[in-house]
Amino acid sequence: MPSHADLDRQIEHLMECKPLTEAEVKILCDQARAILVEEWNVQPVKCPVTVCGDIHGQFYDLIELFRIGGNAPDTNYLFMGDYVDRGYYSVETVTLLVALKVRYRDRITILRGNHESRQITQVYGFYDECLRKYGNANVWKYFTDLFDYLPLTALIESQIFCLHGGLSPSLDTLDNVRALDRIQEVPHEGPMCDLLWSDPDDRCGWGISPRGAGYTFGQDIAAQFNHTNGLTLISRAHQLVMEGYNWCQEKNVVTVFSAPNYCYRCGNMAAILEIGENMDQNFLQFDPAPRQIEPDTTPTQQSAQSTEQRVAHKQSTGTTERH
Ligand SMILES: [Mn+2]
Repeated sequence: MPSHADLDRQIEHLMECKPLTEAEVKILCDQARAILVEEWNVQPVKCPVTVCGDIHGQFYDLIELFRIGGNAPDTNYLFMGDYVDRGYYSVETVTLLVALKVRYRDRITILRGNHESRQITQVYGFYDECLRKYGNANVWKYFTDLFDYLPLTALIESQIFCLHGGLSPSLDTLDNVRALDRIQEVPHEGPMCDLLWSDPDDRCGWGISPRGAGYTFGQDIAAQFNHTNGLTLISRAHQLVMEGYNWCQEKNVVTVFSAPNYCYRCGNMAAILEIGENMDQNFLQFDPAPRQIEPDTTPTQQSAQSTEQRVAHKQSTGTTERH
């Protein structure tokens, strides 16, 4: 088994956006599975912790996230899924997060998103990226087999319920969530699917989701769920929000999205949510990292210019706004 020193070296390597070897990934995923199988569908998490939304393979923006929020393990992190697909660096992104989980299991929590799925990753990029970077699908198989073990939700200090998508008409209580058999591919329907796919909505009650999976749920549903389970807040990701975070449903629900300029073209800010020692809440917003667009290209005049604009923006408004 690799020692802490081996893992530390791998993490250092990964922080430079260099992938591990196929053999190293296999060992890492075996170790991670042994840790995740011991975790719960509703994984308890203590404060202080910093809650993050979608990353989607935007590796340099994840490094920016750590620069803004603090490095692991100095900062405790809870990631709410969607590490892979869309961006150019799903392999490096998910490998780094899993390596941090193995190295610091009590300081980082990684939940499952709807993209942590065999079927979805074959459509949206992770599968192709594994083939391109390793020449075969083994690494894709190691990771997607591991994804079956990721916890579905987390619960911060018995108060803040964190998950990727949202609520399910089949799940009234946290005990209902705890009773699910999660060690499987994300089903096309049913309660486990809903937790990873659902979205809050302005309309009351349950609605048909335009995504074709999960449901929309109204403020009445979220308020009832929070009341029934003694919760103060549902924290979730899954939806692009232009400011990086968005309160809705009379502050029963908050969306956190941590992929700035999503897909390298949406123009959105990213955010993370710091939950402090006394459960105080503080959002940190951030812009894309300076290095962007095509992998392995030297900086062009255009990217140099966007860096300047970013610095100017930082000076005028403050990149890291506190609210
Ligand atoms: Mn999602």
